[in-house]
Amino acid sequence: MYQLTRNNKCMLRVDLEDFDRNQVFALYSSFSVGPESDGYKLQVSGFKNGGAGDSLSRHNGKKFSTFDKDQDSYKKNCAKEFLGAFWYSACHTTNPNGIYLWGEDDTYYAIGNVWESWRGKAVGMKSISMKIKRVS
Ligand SMILES: [Ca+2]
Repeated sequence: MYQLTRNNKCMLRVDLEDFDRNQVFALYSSFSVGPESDGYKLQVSGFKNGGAGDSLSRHNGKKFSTFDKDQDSYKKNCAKEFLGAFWYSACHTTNPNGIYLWGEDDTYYAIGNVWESWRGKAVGMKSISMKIKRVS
């Protein structure tokens, strides 16, 4: 992903669908991922709303955290706290690699594949897809 987005200016489109067949999206005019040596840092900017609201800009500039590599700014490991892997800060407003909740489930706080600015932190999406496109 680093090589891909280093060599090409890319935009990002995030498509979301819930279990009531609603579909929304968020666009970001600029997207790139940094090198492994810098923790695969996320660069995302230029939000345009397609109904989803912006749940990703707060993750801008963050490194990628996993179960076995805590690179977030939270005192604990966000990946373990929220059962995912992402460019966490402390910790997230979206968690696309979180647990597939099959809709709303607030048993455990914010562990699902949620997008907060649309359906909050307890409603798992039917699908979340992130697509990049070369723009120049
Ligand atoms: Ca941490």
